[in-house]
Amino acid sequence: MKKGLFITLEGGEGAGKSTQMAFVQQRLQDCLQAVGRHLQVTREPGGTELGERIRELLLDHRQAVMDSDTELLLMFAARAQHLAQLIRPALAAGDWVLCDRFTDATYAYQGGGRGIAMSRIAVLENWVQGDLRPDLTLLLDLPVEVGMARAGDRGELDRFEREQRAFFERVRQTYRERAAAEPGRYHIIDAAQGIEQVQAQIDIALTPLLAGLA
Ligand code: Z5A
Repeated sequence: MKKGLFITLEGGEGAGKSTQMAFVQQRLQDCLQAVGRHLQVTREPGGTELGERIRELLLDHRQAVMDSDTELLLMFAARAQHLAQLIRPALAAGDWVLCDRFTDATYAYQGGGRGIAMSRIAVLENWVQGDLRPDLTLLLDLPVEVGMARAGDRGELDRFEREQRAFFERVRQTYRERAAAEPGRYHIIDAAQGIEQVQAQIDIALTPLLAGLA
């Protein structure tokens, strides 16, 4: 039975997720510690030893011929392990879980990006997760060209980062459609702004949750 809170961070290429994960983690940890509660920080694909091995396969740019269905099933294989080993036990213990990407990324990348039918993804979502969904999803949203310019400064690109602009436009569009369909769960952050302005928006999104702790 779920007692903790499940928060996810999502965004397209170069949105600044890694940069902002540290900020969200610090903000949550400070408040949770004050009331004697714990935060688990994790990521997808990955989060467990097995999941991290699956992640290596998924991101390895030498796996250029990976079939889209294989990619989708590996995402959910890693997720099933993550839920069983980390997320569900943590939530059941009353911990909060902060996860860098979750199933919204599957809809955006495998659905929007690769073109797999959303209904097929929904079947896997229901199978693997049951009724478990994030309580809050922070979507770092920015124009694709801005994100690609930021990410372009990175070293060797992984299998996803090698995709073309049209792929990332579909990813962004899918995220935005999902956010519009579920405004109660999603909070859209304008990630094109400077780091401090992005943090200020995140703060506003977290405030109602943190107020509930007092
Ligand atoms: N994937 C999938 O396909 N299906 C799924 O179900 C799941 C995942 C779960 C790995 O994810 C890949 O898995 C991902 C989707 C796929 N592929 N892609 N692309 P990941 O989350 O590990 O990888 P990532 O998307 O590359 O995230 P990242 O490492 O957090 O990168 P980022 O969002 O680009 O963030 P960043 O490194 O913090 O920022 C990039 C640069 O911009 C950096 O130099 C920063 O200093 C700079 N930056 C950040 N914020 C700002 C602002 N506000 N202004 C100016 N500059 C900034």
